[in-house]
Amino acid sequence: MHRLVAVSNRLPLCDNPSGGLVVALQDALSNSGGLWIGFSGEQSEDPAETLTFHDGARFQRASFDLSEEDFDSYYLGYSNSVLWPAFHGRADLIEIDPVFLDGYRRVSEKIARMMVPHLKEDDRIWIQDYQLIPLAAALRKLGVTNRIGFFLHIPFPDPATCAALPNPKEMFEWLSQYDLIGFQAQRDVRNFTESAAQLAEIEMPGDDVIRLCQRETRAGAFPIGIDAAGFMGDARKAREEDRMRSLTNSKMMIGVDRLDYSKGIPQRFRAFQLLLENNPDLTEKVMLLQIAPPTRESVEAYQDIREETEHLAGRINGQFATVNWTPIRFIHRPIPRHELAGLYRQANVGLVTPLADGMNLVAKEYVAAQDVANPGVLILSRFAGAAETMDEALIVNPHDPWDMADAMKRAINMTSNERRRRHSALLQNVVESDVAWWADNYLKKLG
Ligand code: GDG
Repeated sequence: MHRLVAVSNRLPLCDNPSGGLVVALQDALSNSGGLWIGFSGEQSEDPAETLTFHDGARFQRASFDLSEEDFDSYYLGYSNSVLWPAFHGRADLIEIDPVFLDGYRRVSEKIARMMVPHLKEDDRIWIQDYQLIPLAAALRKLGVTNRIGFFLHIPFPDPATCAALPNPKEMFEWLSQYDLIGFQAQRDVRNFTESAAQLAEIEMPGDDVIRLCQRETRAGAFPIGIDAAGFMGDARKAREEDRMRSLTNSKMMIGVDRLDYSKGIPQRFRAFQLLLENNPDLTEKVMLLQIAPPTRESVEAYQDIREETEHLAGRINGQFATVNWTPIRFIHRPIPRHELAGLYRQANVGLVTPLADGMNLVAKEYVAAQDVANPGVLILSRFAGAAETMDEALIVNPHDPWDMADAMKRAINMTSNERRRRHSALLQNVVESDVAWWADNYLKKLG
């Protein structure tokens, strides 16, 4: 068996880490005596170019520190002020700065230098996500010939948006150095091949084999799943006292998103506003619980979305609230996973309405957490990768508040037969295509 070496931006460092990727990689890493490499989260002045090994997991873990300059240019800069907006179709938010691109290249080169002394000839290397796209190219430059795979957790942009990057051709050259390029959805594979055809060089001799920038590689869709069994267990165990108590007479809709402009939270709030405006009988009968822990707060676009969302929630509450009822409850901090599972289960409607999203795990978690005898209804954006496999949800256009308000009304009034029918099909998919299935599928193909 080949040892698996996984590399991601952040290394999960606590001894009992939960979270999808950890669950996904845990078995493959433990069974192969594997190694997981990632950033420690620590910034120091002039960090040594060596990996620090950590005990406490069923596989080896090794971290590296970054200087403030590297972190700012690689992570806040190129990764989250260029690639994240571009890959989510927001070319208007891209901040191009040559310092960012230098830092982005430099960090992959540093990681490659730190990795090489620890690699074995027949290791399989699996690199995760947009922060590390140049890593295979950097490893190849140092003579690494192992099979190297890449998985992109976020969408791949269409040719016009891809052309807004400062270095589209280089992006495809970096990608060409992988042996398998995994995407979340067929939509991404299409965007990738169309963008490569327009902006670089690609031939497609057949099946999933491609020649990209003169190197043979493969690309395909590998939709990520969740730890379905774990989530179902958490939701069943959710204690009464973890649930919201003030809700006995009203229906509850829930949204759970990192506070990010790609998640469509203001659009969701506006649709809710429209629902209340057009249905006065829903006064005191329905509320929206939005959990939105902040991320990347030093990037300006994230400060803007926070302000916009808070302002909008305040305005809508001011417009409709009564002494007994606040229509939107907006929680701007993370809440523990077991509480989240209980709230999903309690919510009559799950609102997953991103403007662009690689997959969206919340859609799958909401389905897994439901009581099969009395399940809630999932409202899902057509722009989430999840929409390709979850068509029994109410699929909406998140740019259209009328469409979303209609879906909210339909969900609130849906008969229990229809809810059960839709939920059972969705649940089957979430359970069968869970995160272990995803990792297994990908690694078989890479191997
Ligand atoms: C990227 C891609 C792709 C959120 N708030 C709390 C909390 N969460 C958890 C959710 C879920 C996760 O965070 C968010 O996952 P998503 O998939 O929705 O979105 P991204 O963070 O943007 O992830 C995405 C994913 O990678 C995997 O490939 O699906 O498209 O953008 O698990 O439950 N968890 C807790 N408290 C919170 O307040 N405990």
